[in-house]
Amino acid sequence: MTEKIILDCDPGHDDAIAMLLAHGNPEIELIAVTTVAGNQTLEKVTRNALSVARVAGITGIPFAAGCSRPLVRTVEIAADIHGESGLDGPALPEPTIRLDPRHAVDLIIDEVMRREPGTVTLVPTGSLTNIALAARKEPKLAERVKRVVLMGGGYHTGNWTATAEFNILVDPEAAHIVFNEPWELIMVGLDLTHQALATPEVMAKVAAVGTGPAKFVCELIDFFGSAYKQEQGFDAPPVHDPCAVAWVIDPSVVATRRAPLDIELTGTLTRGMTVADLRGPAPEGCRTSVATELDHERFWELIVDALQRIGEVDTSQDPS
Ligand SMILES: [Ca+2]
Repeated sequence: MTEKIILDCDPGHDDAIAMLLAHGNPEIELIAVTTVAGNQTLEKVTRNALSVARVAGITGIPFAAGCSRPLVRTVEIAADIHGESGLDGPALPEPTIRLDPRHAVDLIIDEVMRREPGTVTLVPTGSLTNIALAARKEPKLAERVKRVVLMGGGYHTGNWTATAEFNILVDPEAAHIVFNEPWELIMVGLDLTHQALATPEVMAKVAAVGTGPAKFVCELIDFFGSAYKQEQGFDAPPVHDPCAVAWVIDPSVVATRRAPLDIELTGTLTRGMTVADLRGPAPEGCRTSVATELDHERFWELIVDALQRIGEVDTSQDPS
């Protein structure tokens, strides 16, 4: 049985690699890709998602654009890390697949509600605006999805502020909704993703795959690595978003611990903080977990394996 996922993303260098991993891994059935404003404007991240689909040879599934701004706050983008396009570095091909006419919120609801209960996992790797609105528009969504495995937050550090991670900080109200719905939620936060470093050793393995999609990943990491070094002082960049997909593929690659979680909305220094209660064992019925420890070697093996399975992709045909 493959795991059906909807990737709700804001590509974004690491979102693009999450798409490639989800597409190339045989344990995952990517059933839809939806976009949300975040790393760049909605228009840019949506175009990027479609370009990545062409690079990776993803066809036959719906792509839909979602919310262009957070529920309450004004738009905040991450051009320092992801560039003006949101996906600076590689040449981005013209998309060949057409966007689904539905809003991402409706697409998420449709794709979950028309399937058997407990068969679709939501994997948000951007801000949580679409997921929050979907949960509000369709109150049965929380009982129908299998679980939510998201990249965001962190229980001991932030990246956009001292205590808040970007995806949560840009729309904390949406995160508050998503973290308090009665579904199982795995928070793959900075504590985990800062272990997913694209070191020269692992990038040599990616490059050795030798295909167009592998070269695309190398070019993404070249730009992303330079930006991360300059902006955040990392020697090798943390490749956040594929970590959430990796948990769905094989939870032994991403160790987790159950803990109550909530989102700080009103703190003067801590707005957007994901507050984890790590005092002792989690109470009975706790549905939230935090990711703690990454098997770095296995994680990168999954990325390389996905690229090998994707193989060479013909991107020569003109967009129709
Ligand atoms: Ca992202």
